[in-house]
Amino acid sequence: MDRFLVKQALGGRLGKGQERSLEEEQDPGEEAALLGREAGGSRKRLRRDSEEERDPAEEGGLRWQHIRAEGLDCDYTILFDRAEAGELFQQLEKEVDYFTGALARVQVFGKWYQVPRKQAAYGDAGMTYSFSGLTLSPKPWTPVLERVRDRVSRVTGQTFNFVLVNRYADGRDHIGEHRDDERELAPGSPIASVSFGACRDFIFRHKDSRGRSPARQVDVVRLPLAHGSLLVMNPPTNTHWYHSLPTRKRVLAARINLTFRHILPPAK
Ligand SMILES: O=C(O)CCC(=O)C(=O)O
Repeated sequence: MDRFLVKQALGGRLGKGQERSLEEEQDPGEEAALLGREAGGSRKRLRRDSEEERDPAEEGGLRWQHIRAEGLDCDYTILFDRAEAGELFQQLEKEVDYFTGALARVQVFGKWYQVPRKQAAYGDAGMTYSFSGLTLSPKPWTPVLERVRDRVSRVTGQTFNFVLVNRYADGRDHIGEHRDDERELAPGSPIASVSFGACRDFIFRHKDSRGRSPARQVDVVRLPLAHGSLLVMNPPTNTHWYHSLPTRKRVLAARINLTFRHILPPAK
C-alpha cells in the first residue's frame, strides 16, 4: 500500500500543507466522470435490464450501479438504510480501537507525519498485513465488524478475512492517492468498501494520467460515497487506477470507512 509515497509522485517532495492544497486545487479542474452522470447512464441501463432481461442484483432488494471505465470495474449500492447505518455508525464509534503512537504516524523521506485520519485493522487470527511500511497483526473481529462483514459477504458472494478501518473526523482528514495492490491480497479478490457518516468524494485517477506531465489524459471518476453505501472494487481496478479521498473543507461531520479484503496467510 503506497498511499503516502504516491503523494511524492504527484507533486514532488510535498509537505503536509502542500499535499492538502494540491488535492484541493485539483478538484475544480477535474473533468470528472461524475457518478451523477454515470449513474444516469447506469440507472437507464438497470431500467432497460429490468424490462428486457431482469437484473439479478435487484432481486436481493438492492439497486446496483455498475461503474465502468478503461480497466475500472466497480459496483455501488446502498447496503444499509439510514436507520441501520446510523446504528452501525454508533456501534463502530464504541467498538473500534484506533492505532496510536508510532502506528498512527508515517515516515516520508525520513520525516515523521501524523496520519491525517485514524486507522485500525481487524481480522482473522494469524493474518499479517503490511501498510505504510508497517507489518501488523489485526485485532480480533468485533460484533459490529462481523455484522457488516457478513452482510457484505451475503450480497457479494465473497469471503473477507481482514478489514482496515479509516475514521475521518471531518473534511480536513483525508487519504492520498494510492492503489490497494498489496502482495497479501488474494489474487482476483475484490475489495469491498462500506461507508458510514458524512458523504465524501472518492476519486479514481488512471495510472497513466497522474503527475504534472501525464502520459495521456484519462477522465477521473468521482463517486460521492453515501452513508450506508457499499462500493465493490473488482479486479483489475486496483492495477490501473489510484484512488483517494481528498480534503473537503465544507464537510464538518465524521465518516467511518471499512475496506474488507481477502488476504493470504503469511508465507511460512
Ligand atoms: O475511506 C475511504 O473511502 C478510502 C479508504 C481506502 O482508500 C483504503 O482503505 O485503502
